[in-house]
Order: sequence, then structure tokens, then C-alpha cells
Amino acid sequence: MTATTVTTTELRARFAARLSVLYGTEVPAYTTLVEVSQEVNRRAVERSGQDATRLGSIERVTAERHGAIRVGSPAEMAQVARVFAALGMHPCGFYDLRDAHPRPIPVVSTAFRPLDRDELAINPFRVFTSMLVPEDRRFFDADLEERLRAFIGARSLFSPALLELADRASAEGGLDEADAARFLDLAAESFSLTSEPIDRAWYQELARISDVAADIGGVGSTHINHLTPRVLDIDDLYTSMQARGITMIDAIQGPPAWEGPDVLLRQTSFRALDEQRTFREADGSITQGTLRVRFGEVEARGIALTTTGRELYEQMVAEVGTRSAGLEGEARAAVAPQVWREHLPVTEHELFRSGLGFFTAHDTGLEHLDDAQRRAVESGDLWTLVDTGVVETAPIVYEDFLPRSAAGIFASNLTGAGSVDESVDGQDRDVDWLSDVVGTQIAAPEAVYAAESQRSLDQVGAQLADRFGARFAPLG
Ligand code: OOG
Ligand code: NI
Repeated sequence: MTATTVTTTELRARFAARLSVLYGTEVPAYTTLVEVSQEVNRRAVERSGQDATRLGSIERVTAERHGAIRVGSPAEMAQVARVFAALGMHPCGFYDLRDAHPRPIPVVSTAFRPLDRDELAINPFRVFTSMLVPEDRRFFDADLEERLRAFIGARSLFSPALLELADRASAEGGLDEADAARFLDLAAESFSLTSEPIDRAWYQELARISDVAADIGGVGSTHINHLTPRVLDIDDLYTSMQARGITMIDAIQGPPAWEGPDVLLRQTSFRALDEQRTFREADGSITQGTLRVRFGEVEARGIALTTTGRELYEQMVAEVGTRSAGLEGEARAAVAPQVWREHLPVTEHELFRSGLGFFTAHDTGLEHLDDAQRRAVESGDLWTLVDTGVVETAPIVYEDFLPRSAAGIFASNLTGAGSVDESVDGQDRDVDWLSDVVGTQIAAPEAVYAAESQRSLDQVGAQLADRFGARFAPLG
């Protein structure tokens, strides 16, 4: 590599910034959201200092975005994977939204993101990527499936030049300045809204089944559906946006606000305004009209939960549902924090210790041990080492998505009711099937967090053994 090489990491940072500028010109309310997010983050740091950024530095959080895109076929999904690989983004997590509540969506999804902690720290850009399942008979009959496949098969979302540059960037770890600039132009262009006319009858036929199917299969190209900034205090963001006169959806999705540790992911959104689009009518004439498919979303990230923690989370969500049935307003809002208090430890330390949350362990670097510390080192017991200050822990932030919130985000974004035939069987689609499509094994989020946690434990063990000759067998 020459000195002028733009690495895949740098390409990702530049691409995220490019998309942010692009989306701001396309959806002005997004720019307001970014401004308000920055104010909220400044306030959170002023209020809570170091504590506010325990789950992400202010530099990372300020630049942090996730995008959402939607494609129509395995071939398109495979190409998306090549473009994102050039940005150091790899598929992680499998989401099947086809039996989602409140509304089934005819897609399966994964998220492309950096997997490595250091890469995430530099730029954590990720894209939730959904793929239409036209062969699912609950949504599409054989005739419509065939026409959808033909329509999608005849378009190309990404130019051969873009894909060639992408493969080169992946293989060589970057591109020179000129090629990087070209790659970024072509990539950003692929995700911008086109002015190419939309066949109104075709679009409407699909929209009767699902607005998402129309958004994917009713137009000749793809576009960013939303771009989501991250905030350190989503409750502040929610009220600040409303104070600016922007109507938010009626709740923050995911865990409630409460006094204990933030876990997983909290998200909220507002609907963007109608956007001008060009249509081709049945008589061949070209008209102007509007579509409303894009919107603004914002998120706050918490601690990643272990499989046990995640099971508890699901159980708490179900309990909140049962206990809030029939309640309104404040009484209803009070249920979730109450359920959380009853089930979830109120401190990070207890969350880790009870095996519910993922964390990394770090050697505090003591040179001299007092008696209790020496005994702790000799015991090799992680929690005794933590209690005596020889080792400290840090939370692993949740870097993925939540299926229920994703379903809610899709649903809040729909105009029509859609139609689903529950009397027929759907098509089996799972993570292995989608891995074959993208051409690489889709990572399991819990495995990524567990490996990171274990690596840190191994490293602490090695450091303590080095300094104190201890045989350290930390809890995994
Ligand atoms: C994706 C919806 C999922 C999220 O944040 O959960 C999502 C879409 O609407 O295409 O972005
Ligand atoms: Ni989103």
C-alpha cells in the first residue's frame, strides 16, 4: 500500500459522512434531528461528565449513525455485501420480519457493521439491510412473484465500476485517493433518491399488499430509508424534538427509562413529510405526486445482554404487556419501570455478576498488593479480584438491533394496511440461508460479544500471571 491509500476504515468514515450530507438534503427534518441530537449530547456530558460517555466516547457518538436500506433479491443482497465489505462492514444478526407484530413485513434482514471493537471506536457505521421475499405465498401469489422477480431482475442497483472498486478495496484493504473518491461518489449515488418515473399502477398493486414491497419492488433503484443518529439521553431528545414542533411516534421503543443500567437499545422516530416523486400513469403521461416512505429515527444504546439476559428481557417485555393491558396514560407508562425494578439488578456490577450483561475485564495495573488483594490473586476468582480493585470491568455496548423495535419502526412507517394470507405456509428462511446469499457466514451477535469478553479475561489472566506468577483461571 502506498502512503496515499485510503483504508477501508477511512472509507467507512467518509461514506457515513457523505450519506449524512446526502440524506440531509433529501430529508430536511433529518438535519433538525442531528442538531437536536448534538445539543442533547452536549447537555448529557455537562450534566453527567464521564458517566455519560461510559458507553461510547463523545467523538464516536457524535459521528455515529445507522442507516436502513431495502433490496429485492439474493443477487442484490450479494452486491450490497460486496459494497459494505469495502467499508469494513460485515453481516451480523438475522431478523425475520415476516411474522412481526403489529404488522408482518415481507422481508428478512441482517445488519452490516464493523465487528471489531477498535473499528467500532473509529467509526461504528452500520446499515440494517432488508431483502424482499417474493416467494412467500402469504404475501404474493405465483403470478405476482414472477412479475416482481422480472422487475427486480431487470434493474441494476450498483454499477459494475462500483462493484469492481469495492472488490479491490476489500482485497487490498483500501484504495488510492482517486479511486476512493470515485468509489464514494458511485456508492453515495446508488443510495440517493432517483427522479426516474415510478409506474403508478405497478406501485399501487404492490402497495395493496405491503408498502414495503412497493418501496422495494415498485421503483427502479434503492435509497436510504432512514439515517439514525445516536444520543446519550433519548428522553431529553424526545421532549426537545416535540418542543420544536415535531410530532414523535407515541413512545420510545425498547427498554423503559429507569434508574438502573441502560441495556440494549432504545429508539424513537417521527414520520417525514411527503416527498415529491415522479410517476408514469397508465396512459403514459408523466405526473408529479408524493410518497411518504422515509422518516427520522434516533437511538440510545445500552449494554449488550447475554443469552440469559436476553431471555429475561423477553420475559419482562411479555410481563409489561400483560400488566399494562387496560391501563392508560401514566399508569400504563409506570408498568415497565416497575417490572424492570422487580427483575433487573440496579447496578452494572450486579448485571455482570449475575451473568445477564456482557462486559470486558481490565487489569488496574497495581504494582503492590495488600493482603486481601494477594488472596484475591491467589484465589484466581474474578469477582474477588474486582471487589479488591485488582481488576475492573467495563460494559460492552449493544451494537445490533432489536427485532420487535425494527418491526415497530417498519410499521410506524406504513400508510396502507397491507394484506397477508395466514392460511398458507411461508417459505423457510434462516441465518444459514441468508449467509449463503451474502456469500459469508452471518455473525451471531452474542458470539461476537462473548468472544470480546473472553479475550479480555484471557488478557487479564496473562497480565496477572506475568506480574504475580498467579495461576489465574477467570470465569468465562
Ligand atoms: C428498517 C427498520 C429497522 C431499526 O432501527 O430497527 C431499523 C427499515 O425500515 O427498512 O432500521
Ligand atoms: Ni433504524
